[in-house]
Amino acid sequence: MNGITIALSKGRIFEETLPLLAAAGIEPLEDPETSRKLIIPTSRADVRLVIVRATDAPTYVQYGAADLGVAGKDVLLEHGSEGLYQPIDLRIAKCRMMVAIPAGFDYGNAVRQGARLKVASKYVNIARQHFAAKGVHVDLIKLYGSMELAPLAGLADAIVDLVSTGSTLKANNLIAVEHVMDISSSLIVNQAALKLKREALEPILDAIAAVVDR
Ligand code: PRT
Ligand code: MG
Repeated sequence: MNGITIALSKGRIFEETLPLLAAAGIEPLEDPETSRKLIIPTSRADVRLVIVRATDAPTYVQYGAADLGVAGKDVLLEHGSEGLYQPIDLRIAKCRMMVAIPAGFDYGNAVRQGARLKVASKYVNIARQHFAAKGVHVDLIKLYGSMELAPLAGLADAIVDLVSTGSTLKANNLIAVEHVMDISSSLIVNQAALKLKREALEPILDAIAAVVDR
């Protein structure tokens, strides 16, 4: 493909990337929420969007199937970002990675006692680093979704998950007890594409950087 391919996930990343693309003169010609198409043409004949799962965006860009993409720091840290440029923190899809526990569980005391905690998460690598840095012993249990259920069903003592409004934790009687890191999404760029398609890519990167900095 001679033009430019941009990998985006549906939902909040797509929604929040729209104004940034608009600044670069790129407008999708279809809405991925209602269209079943996975390749979406744009107002620019040389630019197309491919709609991917959020966790797959780095893979498409790494292999050059997409030149650009948008991915959360959670995804980049958990799945690796080898071979990717991350030139711009877009400051979108912001949230916090938190440790949360069921109300009534004395997390601080368990940690002080040196108890071995069972922690469920989709983000086992991030969680492992977090607890290792604090010297807390944990057994990590990998899940692929609905982390909030794990402590309620007796699978784990605590979870590591993303929190934005806090309403999901609240609805499940969970309390955030530790901040692991702030999360936002970054533009990711295929390294070879940046060299081979520099003329086409640079104006897009500049236009996006200019609106993000405003
Ligand atoms: O949903 P799906 O399984 O398809 O994939 P995904 O969850 O990886 O994608 P998506 O589109 O939901 O998230 C894409 C990116 O958005 C993530 O990689 C994060 O960087 C970022 N982001 C920002 C969030 C949130 N905020 C967020 N609140 N991703 C997920 N959540 C979830 C969270 O896991 C929890 O279940 O929302 C719930 C909590 O939200 P509150 O508002 O109740 O606190
Ligand atoms: Mg989701």
